[in-house]
Amino acid sequence: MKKKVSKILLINTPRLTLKQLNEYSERSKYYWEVYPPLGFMYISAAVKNEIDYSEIKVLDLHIESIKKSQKNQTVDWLEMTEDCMKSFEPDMVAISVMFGASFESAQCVGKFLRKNYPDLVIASGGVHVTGIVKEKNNGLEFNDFVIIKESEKHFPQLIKYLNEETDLVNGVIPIKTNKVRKDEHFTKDTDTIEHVDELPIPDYGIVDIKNYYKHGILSAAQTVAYDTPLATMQTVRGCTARCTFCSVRNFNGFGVRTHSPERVLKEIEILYDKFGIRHIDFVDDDFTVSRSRVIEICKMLIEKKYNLTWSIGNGIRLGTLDDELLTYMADSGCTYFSLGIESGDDKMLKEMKKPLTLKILNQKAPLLEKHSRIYYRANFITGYPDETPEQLNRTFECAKNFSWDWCLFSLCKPLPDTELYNKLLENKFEDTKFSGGKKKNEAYNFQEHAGIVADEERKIFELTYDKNLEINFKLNKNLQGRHIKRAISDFERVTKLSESHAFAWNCLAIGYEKMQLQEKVKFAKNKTKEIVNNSSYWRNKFERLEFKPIY
Ligand code: B12
Ligand code: SF4
Repeated sequence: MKKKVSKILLINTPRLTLKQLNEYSERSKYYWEVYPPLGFMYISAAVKNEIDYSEIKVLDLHIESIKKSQKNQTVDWLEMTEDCMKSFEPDMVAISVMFGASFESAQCVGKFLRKNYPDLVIASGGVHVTGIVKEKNNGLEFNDFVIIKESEKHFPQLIKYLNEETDLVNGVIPIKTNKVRKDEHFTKDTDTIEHVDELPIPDYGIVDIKNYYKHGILSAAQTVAYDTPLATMQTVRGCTARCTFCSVRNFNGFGVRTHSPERVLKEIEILYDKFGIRHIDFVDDDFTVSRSRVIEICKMLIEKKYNLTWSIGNGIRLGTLDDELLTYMADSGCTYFSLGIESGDDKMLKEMKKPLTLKILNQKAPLLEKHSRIYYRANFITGYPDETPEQLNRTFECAKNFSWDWCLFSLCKPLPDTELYNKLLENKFEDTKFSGGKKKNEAYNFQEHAGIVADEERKIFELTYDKNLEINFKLNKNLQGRHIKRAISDFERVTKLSESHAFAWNCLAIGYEKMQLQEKVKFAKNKTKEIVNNSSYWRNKFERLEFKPIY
Protein backbone atom coordinates (compact mmCIF):
# COMPACT_ATOMS: atom_id res chain seq x y z
CA MET A 1 0.00 0.00 0.00
CA LYS A 2 1.19 3.52 -0.80
CA LYS A 3 2.54 5.39 2.24
CA LYS A 4 0.36 8.26 3.38
CA VAL A 5 1.68 11.80 3.51
CA SER A 6 1.47 12.40 7.23
CA LYS A 7 4.78 13.84 8.42
CA ILE A 8 5.08 17.41 7.20
CA LEU A 9 8.04 19.68 7.68
CA LEU A 10 7.35 23.42 7.33
CA ILE A 11 10.47 25.44 6.55
CA ASN A 12 10.55 29.19 7.13
CA THR A 13 13.37 30.49 4.97
CA PRO A 14 15.62 33.35 6.12
CA ARG A 15 15.37 36.78 4.53
CA LEU A 16 19.08 37.14 5.14
CA THR A 17 22.10 36.25 3.07
CA LEU A 18 24.78 33.83 4.20
CA LYS A 19 27.21 36.74 3.98
CA GLN A 20 25.17 38.71 6.51
CA LEU A 21 24.86 35.72 8.79
CA ASN A 22 28.45 34.58 8.63
CA GLU A 23 30.25 37.90 8.50
CA TYR A 24 28.24 40.13 10.78
CA SER A 25 28.10 37.78 13.74
CA GLU A 26 29.59 40.41 16.02
CA ARG A 27 26.35 42.31 15.73
CA SER A 28 24.25 41.56 18.77
CA LYS A 29 20.53 40.90 19.01
CA TYR A 30 19.65 44.54 18.19
CA TYR A 31 20.56 43.89 14.61
CA TRP A 32 18.22 41.00 13.84
CA GLU A 33 14.49 41.10 13.20
CA VAL A 34 12.93 37.91 14.52
CA TYR A 35 9.26 37.66 13.66
CA PRO A 36 7.86 34.27 14.62
CA PRO A 37 6.46 32.47 11.52
CA LEU A 38 2.82 33.40 12.06
CA GLY A 39 1.65 32.02 8.70
CA PHE A 40 2.93 28.56 9.65
CA MET A 41 1.16 28.76 13.01
CA TYR A 42 -2.12 29.22 11.13
CA ILE A 43 -1.24 26.46 8.64
CA SER A 44 -0.23 24.03 11.36
CA ALA A 45 -3.47 24.62 13.30
CA ALA A 46 -5.54 24.16 10.14
CA VAL A 47 -3.81 20.93 9.11
CA LYS A 48 -4.00 19.44 12.62
CA ASN A 49 -7.68 20.35 12.72
CA GLU A 50 -8.47 18.72 9.37
CA ILE A 51 -6.11 15.75 9.27
CA ASP A 52 -5.96 13.84 12.51
CA TYR A 53 -3.10 11.59 11.46
CA SER A 54 -0.79 14.50 10.58
CA GLU A 55 2.45 15.21 12.37
CA ILE A 56 3.94 18.65 11.87
CA LYS A 57 7.27 20.23 12.62
CA VAL A 58 8.52 23.73 11.86
CA LEU A 59 12.13 24.41 10.98
CA ASP A 60 12.48 28.17 11.32
CA LEU A 61 15.73 28.56 9.44
CA HIS A 62 15.56 32.33 9.98
CA ILE A 63 15.88 32.19 13.77
CA GLU A 64 18.03 29.07 13.79
CA SER A 65 20.52 30.81 11.48
CA ILE A 66 20.57 33.87 13.72
CA LYS A 67 21.14 31.70 16.80
CA LYS A 68 24.12 30.02 15.13
CA SER A 69 25.50 33.34 13.98
CA GLN A 70 25.25 34.67 17.53
CA LYS A 71 27.25 31.70 18.77
CA ASN A 72 29.87 32.46 16.11
CA GLN A 73 29.12 29.18 14.37
CA THR A 74 29.12 28.95 10.59
CA VAL A 75 25.62 29.09 9.16
CA ASP A 76 24.97 26.41 6.59
CA TRP A 77 21.31 26.16 5.57
CA LEU A 78 21.79 22.84 3.81
CA GLU A 79 23.42 21.21 6.79
CA MET A 80 20.66 22.50 9.08
CA THR A 81 17.99 21.25 6.68
CA GLU A 82 19.68 17.87 6.30
CA ASP A 83 19.91 17.42 10.09
CA CYS A 84 16.21 18.07 10.38
CA MET A 85 15.38 15.78 7.46
CA LYS A 86 17.32 12.96 9.11
CA SER A 87 15.76 13.34 12.53
CA PHE A 88 12.15 13.97 11.42
CA GLU A 89 12.02 12.01 8.13
CA PRO A 90 9.11 13.94 6.61
CA ASP A 91 6.96 12.80 3.65
CA MET A 92 6.45 16.38 2.57
CA VAL A 93 8.32 19.67 2.93
CA ALA A 94 6.48 22.98 2.60
CA ILE A 95 8.51 26.16 2.27
CA SER A 96 7.32 29.67 3.11
CA VAL A 97 8.43 32.51 0.85
CA MET A 98 7.00 35.77 2.04
CA PHE A 99 9.33 38.29 0.42
CA GLY A 100 11.69 38.57 -2.50
CA ALA A 101 14.40 38.73 0.15
CA SER A 102 13.79 35.14 1.28
CA PHE A 103 13.55 33.66 -2.21
CA GLU A 104 17.28 33.04 -2.52
CA SER A 105 17.39 30.88 0.63
CA ALA A 106 14.16 29.13 -0.41
CA GLN A 107 15.64 28.21 -3.78
CA CYS A 108 18.86 27.03 -2.19
CA VAL A 109 17.02 24.71 0.23
CA GLY A 110 14.39 23.67 -2.31
CA LYS A 111 16.92 22.67 -4.99
CA PHE A 112 18.96 20.73 -2.45
CA LEU A 113 15.89 18.78 -1.31
CA ARG A 114 14.77 18.12 -4.88
CA LYS A 115 18.18 16.69 -5.75
CA ASN A 116 18.66 14.57 -2.66
CA TYR A 117 15.11 13.41 -1.95
CA PRO A 118 13.53 12.64 -5.33
CA ASP A 119 10.38 11.10 -3.80
CA LEU A 120 9.73 13.87 -1.31
CA VAL A 121 6.69 16.08 -1.97
CA ILE A 122 7.88 19.70 -2.08
CA ALA A 123 5.55 22.71 -2.02
CA SER A 124 5.95 26.43 -1.46
CA GLY A 125 3.51 29.11 -0.36
CA GLY A 126 3.34 32.71 0.82
CA VAL A 127 2.93 36.16 -0.70
CA HIS A 128 6.05 36.23 -2.86
CA VAL A 129 5.54 32.88 -4.59
CA THR A 130 1.87 33.69 -5.11
CA GLY A 131 3.01 36.86 -6.89
CA ILE A 132 5.58 35.24 -9.18
CA VAL A 133 3.98 31.88 -9.97
CA LYS A 134 2.36 33.17 -13.18
CA GLU A 135 5.66 34.48 -14.54
CA LYS A 136 7.93 32.71 -16.99
CA ASN A 137 11.33 31.57 -15.68
CA ASN A 138 10.18 32.11 -12.13
CA GLY A 139 12.72 29.78 -10.52
CA LEU A 140 10.05 27.66 -8.84
CA GLU A 141 10.78 24.36 -10.61
CA PHE A 142 12.13 22.65 -7.46
CA ASN A 143 8.49 22.42 -6.34
CA ASP A 144 5.88 19.78 -6.99
CA PHE A 145 3.27 22.39 -6.11
CA VAL A 146 2.85 26.06 -5.32
CA ILE A 147 0.06 26.83 -2.90
CA ILE A 148 -1.32 30.29 -3.45
CA LYS A 149 -2.92 32.97 -1.28
CA GLU A 150 -4.25 32.28 2.23
CA SER A 151 -3.79 28.55 2.56
CA GLU A 152 -5.64 27.23 5.61
CA LYS A 153 -8.00 25.41 3.27
CA HIS A 154 -5.76 24.80 0.25
CA PHE A 155 -2.97 23.07 2.13
CA PRO A 156 -5.05 20.39 3.93
CA GLN A 157 -6.87 19.78 0.62
CA LEU A 158 -3.56 19.09 -1.10
CA ILE A 159 -2.50 16.62 1.61
CA LYS A 160 -5.84 14.84 1.28
CA TYR A 161 -5.42 14.77 -2.50
CA LEU A 162 -1.97 13.20 -2.18
CA ASN A 163 -3.51 10.58 0.11
CA GLU A 164 -6.33 9.98 -2.37
CA GLU A 165 -8.98 11.20 0.04
CA THR A 166 -10.27 13.84 -2.37
CA ASP A 167 -10.18 14.54 -6.10
CA LEU A 168 -10.58 18.28 -5.94
CA VAL A 169 -8.02 20.86 -4.94
CA ASN A 170 -8.39 24.64 -4.95
CA GLY A 171 -5.58 27.18 -4.75
CA VAL A 172 -2.79 24.78 -5.71
CA ILE A 173 -0.72 24.99 -8.89
CA PRO A 174 1.20 21.87 -9.95
CA ILE A 175 4.71 22.84 -11.05
CA LYS A 176 7.03 19.90 -11.82
CA THR A 177 5.43 16.77 -10.49
CA ASN A 178 4.28 13.24 -11.18
CA LYS A 179 1.74 13.40 -8.36
CA VAL A 180 -1.19 14.75 -10.35
CA ARG A 181 -3.74 12.09 -11.24
CA LYS A 182 -5.78 14.29 -13.59
CA ASP A 183 -5.13 17.93 -14.49
CA GLU A 184 -8.78 18.83 -13.95
CA HIS A 185 -8.50 17.90 -10.26
CA PHE A 186 -6.69 21.22 -9.79
CA THR A 187 -9.21 24.03 -10.16
CA LYS A 188 -8.52 27.71 -10.73
CA ASP A 189 -10.66 28.59 -7.68
CA THR A 190 -9.33 29.73 -4.35
CA ASP A 191 -11.01 29.44 -0.95
CA THR A 192 -11.12 32.61 1.09
CA ILE A 193 -12.02 32.27 4.74
CA GLU A 194 -14.93 34.68 5.00
CA HIS A 195 -15.50 34.42 8.76
CA VAL A 196 -12.02 34.53 10.18
CA ASP A 197 -13.19 33.68 13.71
CA GLU A 198 -13.82 30.19 12.34
CA LEU A 199 -10.08 29.73 11.84
CA PRO A 200 -8.51 27.63 14.56
CA ILE A 201 -6.34 29.53 17.03
CA PRO A 202 -2.82 29.66 15.57
CA ASP A 203 -0.55 26.91 16.82
CA TYR A 204 1.63 29.34 18.79
CA GLY A 205 3.52 26.50 20.48
CA ILE A 206 4.78 24.97 17.22
CA VAL A 207 7.95 27.07 17.68
CA ASP A 208 9.65 28.25 20.85
CA ILE A 209 7.77 31.55 20.66
CA LYS A 210 8.49 32.67 24.20
CA ASN A 211 12.22 32.80 23.51
CA TYR A 212 12.31 34.61 20.17
CA TYR A 213 12.94 37.98 21.84
CA LYS A 214 16.24 36.69 23.21
CA HIS A 215 17.73 36.65 19.72
CA GLY A 216 16.42 39.83 18.13
CA ILE A 217 13.73 42.45 17.95
CA LEU A 218 10.48 43.15 16.15
CA SER A 219 11.11 46.31 14.20
CA ALA A 220 7.80 47.45 15.62
CA ALA A 221 8.83 47.04 19.21
CA GLN A 222 11.54 49.65 19.54
CA THR A 223 9.40 51.33 22.11
CA VAL A 224 9.68 48.56 24.69
CA ALA A 225 12.64 47.29 26.68
CA TYR A 226 14.84 44.83 24.84
CA ASP A 227 14.13 42.07 27.36
CA THR A 228 10.38 42.06 26.71
CA PRO A 229 8.99 38.75 25.39
CA LEU A 230 7.42 39.52 22.02
CA ALA A 231 4.94 37.97 19.61
CA THR A 232 2.82 38.93 16.62
CA MET A 233 -0.88 38.46 15.97
CA GLN A 234 -3.19 39.04 13.07
CA THR A 235 -6.65 40.42 13.84
CA VAL A 236 -7.66 41.54 10.34
CA ARG A 237 -7.22 40.10 6.85
CA GLY A 238 -7.19 42.40 3.84
CA CYS A 239 -7.31 46.17 3.51
CA THR A 240 -9.92 48.72 2.47
CA ALA A 241 -7.40 50.51 0.28
CA ARG A 242 -5.85 49.39 -2.99
CA CYS A 243 -2.53 51.16 -3.16
CA THR A 244 -0.83 50.45 -6.46
CA PHE A 245 2.48 49.35 -4.92
CA CYS A 246 1.07 46.93 -2.35
CA SER A 247 0.40 43.18 -2.69
CA VAL A 248 -2.31 42.95 -0.09
CA ARG A 249 -5.29 43.46 -2.42
CA ASN A 250 -4.11 40.83 -4.90
CA PHE A 251 -3.23 38.38 -2.18
CA ASN A 252 -6.07 38.80 0.30
CA GLY A 253 -8.77 39.88 -2.12
CA PHE A 254 -11.35 42.63 -1.82
CA GLY A 255 -12.76 43.71 1.49
CA VAL A 256 -11.57 43.30 5.04
CA ARG A 257 -12.35 40.39 7.35
CA THR A 258 -12.00 41.09 11.03
CA HIS A 259 -11.67 38.94 14.11
CA SER A 260 -14.17 39.78 16.82
CA PRO A 261 -12.83 41.51 19.95
CA GLU A 262 -13.61 38.32 21.92
CA ARG A 263 -11.42 36.23 19.64
CA VAL A 264 -8.65 38.84 19.77
CA LEU A 265 -8.70 38.79 23.56
CA LYS A 266 -8.73 35.01 23.60
CA GLU A 267 -5.52 34.88 21.58
CA ILE A 268 -3.93 37.59 23.70
CA GLU A 269 -4.80 35.61 26.82
CA ILE A 270 -3.09 32.50 25.44
CA LEU A 271 0.03 34.41 24.48
CA TYR A 272 0.08 36.20 27.85
CA ASP A 273 -0.69 33.31 30.19
CA LYS A 274 0.74 30.32 28.40
CA PHE A 275 3.77 31.84 26.69
CA GLY A 276 4.59 34.81 28.93
CA ILE A 277 4.37 37.31 26.06
CA ARG A 278 4.40 40.96 27.20
CA HIS A 279 4.32 42.87 23.91
CA ILE A 280 2.25 42.04 20.85
CA ASP A 281 2.62 43.56 17.42
CA PHE A 282 -0.50 43.31 15.29
CA VAL A 283 0.63 42.68 11.73
CA ASP A 284 -2.73 43.84 10.37
CA ASP A 285 -3.01 45.82 7.18
CA ASP A 286 -6.12 47.70 8.30
CA PHE A 287 -6.38 47.42 12.09
CA THR A 288 -8.66 50.44 12.46
CA VAL A 289 -11.11 49.49 9.69
CA SER A 290 -13.82 49.29 12.35
CA ARG A 291 -13.58 52.03 14.97
CA SER A 292 -16.03 50.32 17.32
CA ARG A 293 -14.08 47.06 17.15
CA VAL A 294 -10.84 48.79 18.14
CA ILE A 295 -12.52 50.61 21.01
CA GLU A 296 -14.01 47.33 22.23
CA ILE A 297 -10.61 45.62 22.10
CA CYS A 298 -9.04 48.53 24.00
CA LYS A 299 -11.77 48.51 26.65
CA MET A 300 -11.33 44.78 27.17
CA LEU A 301 -7.57 45.19 27.48
CA ILE A 302 -7.94 48.03 29.98
CA GLU A 303 -10.29 45.88 32.04
CA LYS A 304 -7.84 42.97 32.07
CA LYS A 305 -5.12 45.16 33.65
CA TYR A 306 -2.48 43.10 31.88
CA ASN A 307 1.15 44.07 32.09
CA LEU A 308 1.13 44.17 28.30
CA THR A 309 1.90 46.66 25.55
CA TRP A 310 1.07 46.51 21.87
CA SER A 311 1.89 48.10 18.55
CA ILE A 312 1.02 48.10 14.87
CA GLY A 313 4.29 48.19 13.02
CA ASN A 314 2.67 47.56 9.69
CA GLY A 315 0.69 50.78 9.68
CA ILE A 316 -2.62 52.47 10.24
CA ARG A 317 -4.57 54.69 7.88
CA LEU A 318 -4.26 58.25 9.20
CA GLY A 319 -7.79 59.10 8.08
CA THR A 320 -9.29 56.58 10.52
CA LEU A 321 -7.89 58.25 13.64
CA ASP A 322 -9.64 60.59 16.05
CA ASP A 323 -9.15 61.94 19.54
CA GLU A 324 -11.21 59.35 21.38
CA LEU A 325 -9.77 56.41 19.50
CA LEU A 326 -6.19 57.52 20.19
CA THR A 327 -7.00 57.96 23.88
CA TYR A 328 -8.34 54.41 24.10
CA MET A 329 -5.36 53.06 22.20
CA ALA A 330 -2.81 54.77 24.45
CA ASP A 331 -4.72 53.86 27.65
CA SER A 332 -4.80 50.19 26.68
CA GLY A 333 -1.04 49.95 26.15
CA CYS A 334 -0.39 50.98 22.55
CA THR A 335 3.22 52.18 22.45
CA TYR A 336 3.76 52.54 18.75
CA PHE A 337 2.30 52.52 15.29
CA SER A 338 3.38 53.48 11.84
CA LEU A 339 1.47 55.46 9.25
CA GLY A 340 1.67 54.98 5.50
CA ILE A 341 1.90 58.61 4.37
CA GLU A 342 4.02 57.82 1.29
CA SER A 343 3.94 61.22 -0.40
CA GLY A 344 3.42 64.91 0.36
CA ASP A 345 1.86 65.58 -3.02
CA ASP A 346 -1.85 65.20 -3.71
CA LYS A 347 -1.40 64.17 -7.33
CA MET A 348 1.13 61.51 -6.41
CA LEU A 349 -1.12 60.19 -3.62
CA LYS A 350 -3.88 59.87 -6.18
CA GLU A 351 -1.57 58.11 -8.64
CA MET A 352 -0.62 55.67 -5.88
CA LYS A 353 -4.32 55.21 -5.02
CA LYS A 354 -3.41 56.02 -1.44
CA PRO A 355 -6.44 56.66 0.80
CA LEU A 356 -5.00 60.02 1.86
CA THR A 357 -5.11 63.66 0.78
CA LEU A 358 -3.23 66.69 2.07
CA LYS A 359 -6.53 67.90 3.53
CA ILE A 360 -6.83 64.75 5.67
CA LEU A 361 -3.16 65.05 6.55
CA ASN A 362 -3.56 68.62 7.76
CA GLN A 363 -6.67 67.74 9.74
CA LYS A 364 -5.41 64.57 11.39
CA ALA A 365 -1.67 64.94 11.88
CA PRO A 366 -2.00 67.51 14.71
CA LEU A 367 -3.84 64.82 16.71
CA LEU A 368 -0.58 62.92 16.94
CA GLU A 369 1.09 65.82 18.70
CA LYS A 370 -1.67 65.76 21.29
CA HIS A 371 -1.31 62.00 21.84
CA SER A 372 2.42 61.87 22.17
CA ARG A 373 2.33 58.92 24.56
CA ILE A 374 2.33 56.83 21.39
CA TYR A 375 5.39 56.73 19.14
CA TYR A 376 4.64 57.45 15.48
CA ARG A 377 6.68 56.45 12.48
CA ALA A 378 5.70 57.92 9.13
CA ASN A 379 6.53 55.84 6.06
CA PHE A 380 7.37 57.57 2.79
CA ILE A 381 8.11 56.28 -0.70
CA THR A 382 10.60 58.08 -2.89
CA GLY A 383 11.33 57.54 -6.57
CA TYR A 384 7.86 56.38 -7.63
CA PRO A 385 7.71 56.14 -11.46
CA ASP A 386 7.36 59.54 -13.12
CA GLU A 387 7.65 61.41 -9.80
CA THR A 388 8.90 64.95 -10.46
CA PRO A 389 11.61 66.63 -8.32
CA GLU A 390 8.93 69.07 -7.07
CA GLN A 391 6.71 66.22 -5.94
CA LEU A 392 9.63 64.55 -4.23
CA ASN A 393 10.46 67.79 -2.49
CA ARG A 394 6.89 68.06 -1.19
CA THR A 395 7.34 64.62 0.37
CA PHE A 396 10.44 65.79 2.24
CA GLU A 397 8.64 68.95 3.36
CA CYS A 398 5.77 66.85 4.67
CA ALA A 399 8.23 64.65 6.57
CA LYS A 400 9.77 67.80 8.06
CA ASN A 401 6.62 69.65 8.96
CA PHE A 402 4.63 67.23 11.07
CA SER A 403 5.33 65.67 14.45
CA TRP A 404 6.34 62.16 13.57
CA ASP A 405 8.84 60.58 15.93
CA TRP A 406 10.68 59.06 13.00
CA CYS A 407 10.38 59.04 9.21
CA LEU A 408 11.14 55.92 7.22
CA PHE A 409 11.99 56.59 3.59
CA SER A 410 11.94 53.65 1.19
CA LEU A 411 12.91 53.71 -2.43
CA CYS A 412 10.11 52.49 -4.64
CA LYS A 413 10.63 48.80 -5.55
CA PRO A 414 7.79 47.26 -7.51
CA LEU A 415 6.51 44.08 -5.83
CA PRO A 416 5.35 41.15 -8.00
CA ASP A 417 1.77 41.14 -9.19
CA THR A 418 0.92 44.58 -7.83
CA GLU A 419 -0.83 47.16 -9.98
CA LEU A 420 2.40 49.15 -10.20
CA TYR A 421 4.43 46.13 -11.26
CA ASN A 422 1.90 45.10 -13.88
CA LYS A 423 1.76 48.66 -15.26
CA LEU A 424 5.55 48.67 -15.56
CA LEU A 425 5.34 45.41 -17.46
CA GLU A 426 2.93 47.02 -19.85
CA ASN A 427 5.28 49.97 -20.32
CA LYS A 428 2.80 52.49 -18.99
CA PHE A 429 5.41 54.81 -17.49
CA GLU A 430 8.00 57.05 -19.09
CA ASP A 431 10.37 56.67 -16.19
CA THR A 432 13.92 55.77 -17.17
CA LYS A 433 15.01 54.39 -13.82
CA PHE A 434 12.72 51.39 -14.27
CA SER A 435 13.91 50.57 -17.76
CA GLY A 436 16.45 48.01 -16.42
CA GLY A 437 13.85 45.28 -16.11
CA LYS A 438 11.21 46.60 -18.47
CA LYS A 439 11.15 44.53 -21.61
CA LYS A 440 8.07 44.30 -23.70
CA ASN A 441 6.31 40.92 -23.52
CA GLU A 442 8.82 39.57 -21.08
CA ALA A 443 8.51 39.01 -17.37
CA TYR A 444 9.57 42.08 -15.42
CA ASN A 445 12.55 40.73 -13.56
CA PHE A 446 12.17 42.14 -10.09
CA GLN A 447 15.16 40.25 -8.74
CA GLU A 448 17.38 41.46 -11.52
CA HIS A 449 16.04 44.96 -11.29
CA ALA A 450 16.50 45.11 -7.52
CA GLY A 451 20.21 44.47 -7.95
CA ILE A 452 20.70 47.16 -10.55
CA VAL A 453 21.00 50.66 -9.26
CA ALA A 454 20.47 52.75 -12.34
CA ASP A 455 22.07 56.19 -12.40
CA GLU A 456 18.87 58.04 -11.72
CA GLU A 457 17.88 55.62 -8.98
CA ARG A 458 21.25 56.14 -7.32
CA LYS A 459 20.70 59.90 -7.34
CA ILE A 460 17.31 59.51 -5.68
CA PHE A 461 18.80 57.09 -3.18
CA GLU A 462 21.54 59.55 -2.25
CA LEU A 463 19.13 62.47 -1.97
CA THR A 464 16.75 60.38 0.13
CA TYR A 465 19.57 59.30 2.42
CA ASP A 466 20.69 62.90 2.94
CA LYS A 467 17.12 63.96 3.69
CA ASN A 468 16.92 61.12 6.19
CA LEU A 469 20.02 62.48 7.92
CA GLU A 470 18.62 65.99 7.88
CA ILE A 471 15.08 65.20 9.06
CA ASN A 472 15.63 62.31 11.47
CA PHE A 473 18.93 63.53 12.91
CA LYS A 474 19.82 67.19 12.41
CA LEU A 475 16.23 68.47 12.73
CA ASN A 476 14.92 65.72 15.04
CA LYS A 477 11.94 67.25 16.84
CA ASN A 478 12.26 65.03 19.89
CA LEU A 479 15.88 66.05 20.31
CA GLN A 480 14.90 69.69 20.00
CA GLY A 481 12.77 69.36 23.11
CA ARG A 482 9.61 67.45 22.26
CA HIS A 483 10.77 64.20 23.90
CA ILE A 484 14.50 64.08 24.61
CA LYS A 485 14.50 60.63 26.26
CA ARG A 486 12.79 59.17 23.23
CA ALA A 487 15.32 60.80 20.91
CA ILE A 488 18.17 59.36 22.98
CA SER A 489 16.70 55.88 22.83
CA ASP A 490 16.35 56.17 19.03
CA PHE A 491 19.92 57.32 18.53
CA GLU A 492 21.25 54.69 20.92
CA ARG A 493 19.47 52.11 18.78
CA VAL A 494 21.06 53.55 15.62
CA THR A 495 24.53 53.31 17.15
CA LYS A 496 23.84 49.70 18.13
CA LEU A 497 22.99 48.95 14.52
CA SER A 498 25.76 51.03 13.01
CA GLU A 499 28.56 51.86 15.41
CA SER A 500 30.17 54.36 13.07
CA HIS A 501 27.10 56.55 12.54
CA ALA A 502 28.63 59.92 13.33
CA PHE A 503 25.32 61.83 13.08
CA ALA A 504 23.76 59.52 15.67
CA TRP A 505 26.72 60.00 18.06
CA ASN A 506 26.56 63.76 17.64
CA CYS A 507 22.82 63.73 18.32
CA LEU A 508 23.46 61.58 21.37
CA ALA A 509 26.01 64.08 22.63
CA ILE A 510 23.40 66.86 22.23
CA GLY A 511 20.71 64.76 23.95
CA TYR A 512 22.92 63.68 26.84
CA GLU A 513 23.96 67.27 27.36
CA LYS A 514 20.32 68.33 27.62
CA MET A 515 19.80 65.54 30.17
CA GLN A 516 23.03 66.55 31.95
CA LEU A 517 24.55 63.10 31.66
CA GLN A 518 28.14 64.36 31.64
CA GLU A 519 30.00 61.04 31.42
CA LYS A 520 27.88 60.02 28.46
CA VAL A 521 28.31 63.41 26.78
CA LYS A 522 32.07 62.95 26.92
CA PHE A 523 31.85 59.47 25.46
CA ALA A 524 29.50 60.49 22.62
CA LYS A 525 31.63 63.53 21.75
CA ASN A 526 34.77 61.39 21.62
CA LYS A 527 33.04 58.88 19.42
CA THR A 528 31.88 61.59 17.01
CA LYS A 529 35.34 63.12 16.89
CA GLU A 530 37.05 59.80 16.30
CA ILE A 531 34.71 58.91 13.42
CA VAL A 532 34.85 62.34 11.81
CA ASN A 533 38.66 62.40 12.00
CA ASN A 534 38.87 59.04 10.29
CA SER A 535 36.16 59.38 7.70
CA SER A 536 35.94 61.81 4.83
CA TYR A 537 32.45 60.42 4.18
CA TRP A 538 31.14 61.74 7.50
CA ARG A 539 33.15 64.99 7.32
CA ASN A 540 31.49 65.56 4.00
CA LYS A 541 28.01 64.83 5.34
CA PHE A 542 28.41 67.25 8.29
CA GLU A 543 29.64 69.93 5.94
CA ARG A 544 27.06 69.46 3.21
CA LEU A 545 24.11 69.27 5.58
CA GLU A 546 25.45 72.14 7.72
CA PHE A 547 25.28 70.10 10.90
CA LYS A 548 27.92 71.11 13.41
CA PRO A 549 29.62 68.39 15.45
CA ILE A 550 29.56 69.58 19.08
CA TYR A 551 32.89 68.14 20.30
C1 B12 B 1 5.10 41.41 9.44
C2 B12 B 1 5.61 41.77 8.06
C3 B12 B 1 6.98 41.99 7.93
C4 B12 B 1 8.00 41.76 9.05
C5 B12 B 1 8.63 40.35 8.96
C6 B12 B 1 7.62 39.24 8.98
C7 B12 B 1 8.24 37.85 9.11
N1 B12 B 1 7.49 36.88 9.50
O1 B12 B 1 9.38 37.64 8.87
C8 B12 B 1 9.06 42.84 8.71
C9 B12 B 1 8.66 44.14 9.38
C10 B12 B 1 10.49 42.52 9.09
C11 B12 B 1 8.84 42.96 7.21
C12 B12 B 1 9.78 43.45 6.36
C13 B12 B 1 9.59 43.60 5.01
N2 B12 B 1 8.44 43.38 4.33
CO1 B12 B 1 6.82 42.72 5.14
N3 B12 B 1 5.16 42.25 5.78
C14 B12 B 1 4.75 41.88 6.94
C15 B12 B 1 3.23 41.74 6.89
C16 B12 B 1 2.67 43.06 7.39
C17 B12 B 1 2.57 40.67 7.69
C18 B12 B 1 3.05 39.25 7.43
C19 B12 B 1 2.25 38.31 8.29
O2 B12 B 1 2.67 37.96 9.38
N4 B12 B 1 1.06 37.96 7.83
C20 B12 B 1 0.14 37.16 8.59
C21 B12 B 1 0.28 35.67 8.26
C22 B12 B 1 -0.80 34.89 8.96
O3 B12 B 1 0.10 35.51 6.86
P1 B12 B 1 1.21 34.94 5.86
O4 B12 B 1 2.54 34.92 6.47
O5 B12 B 1 1.04 35.60 4.57
O6 B12 B 1 0.79 33.39 5.74
C23 B12 B 1 -0.38 32.98 5.08
C24 B12 B 1 -0.20 32.79 3.58
O7 B12 B 1 0.77 33.59 2.99
C25 B12 B 1 0.10 31.35 3.40
N5 B12 B 1 1.49 30.91 3.54
C26 B12 B 1 2.57 31.55 3.96
N6 B12 B 1 3.65 30.77 3.88
C27 B12 B 1 3.25 29.59 3.41
C28 B12 B 1 3.95 28.44 3.13
C29 B12 B 1 3.26 27.33 2.65
C30 B12 B 1 3.99 26.12 2.31
C31 B12 B 1 1.86 27.40 2.49
C32 B12 B 1 1.10 26.26 2.05
C33 B12 B 1 1.18 28.57 2.74
C34 B12 B 1 1.87 29.65 3.20
O8 B12 B 1 -0.68 30.77 4.40
C35 B12 B 1 -0.70 31.59 5.57
C36 B12 B 1 -2.05 31.51 6.20
O9 B12 B 1 -3.05 31.92 5.31
C37 B12 B 1 2.99 41.54 5.37
C38 B12 B 1 1.64 42.00 4.89
C39 B12 B 1 0.68 40.86 4.81
N7 B12 B 1 -0.58 41.15 4.82
O10 B12 B 1 1.04 39.71 4.73
C40 B12 B 1 4.13 42.32 4.76
C41 B12 B 1 4.75 41.83 3.46
C42 B12 B 1 4.95 40.35 3.54
N8 B12 B 1 6.04 42.51 3.47
C43 B12 B 1 6.43 42.90 2.31
C44 B12 B 1 7.63 43.59 2.04
C45 B12 B 1 7.82 44.09 0.64
C46 B12 B 1 8.58 43.79 3.02
C47 B12 B 1 9.91 44.53 2.86
C48 B12 B 1 10.67 44.25 1.59
C49 B12 B 1 9.64 46.00 3.03
C50 B12 B 1 10.83 46.90 2.85
N9 B12 B 1 10.76 47.78 1.85
O11 B12 B 1 11.80 46.82 3.55
C51 B12 B 1 10.68 44.03 4.09
C52 B12 B 1 11.55 42.81 3.68
C53 B12 B 1 12.46 42.39 4.71
C54 B12 B 1 13.85 42.12 4.29
N10 B12 B 1 14.35 42.58 3.17
O12 B12 B 1 14.49 41.48 5.06
C55 B12 B 1 5.43 42.53 1.24
C56 B12 B 1 5.90 41.29 0.46
C57 B12 B 1 5.56 41.35 -0.98
C58 B12 B 1 6.55 40.58 -1.83
N11 B12 B 1 6.07 39.87 -2.78
O13 B12 B 1 7.75 40.64 -1.66
C59 B12 B 1 4.13 42.32 2.10
C60 B12 B 1 3.12 41.35 1.54
C61 B12 B 1 3.47 43.71 2.30
C62 B12 B 1 3.13 44.47 1.04
N12 B12 B 1 3.19 45.76 1.13
O14 B12 B 1 2.82 44.03 0.00
N13 B12 B 1 7.59 42.54 6.86
S1 SF4 C 1 -3.21 51.07 3.01
FE1 SF4 C 1 -1.34 49.85 3.37
S2 SF4 C 1 -1.97 47.71 3.42
FE2 SF4 C 1 -3.68 48.90 2.55
S3 SF4 C 1 -3.36 48.73 0.34
FE3 SF4 C 1 -2.36 50.63 1.00
S4 SF4 C 1 -0.22 50.02 1.45
FE4 SF4 C 1 -1.43 48.13 1.31
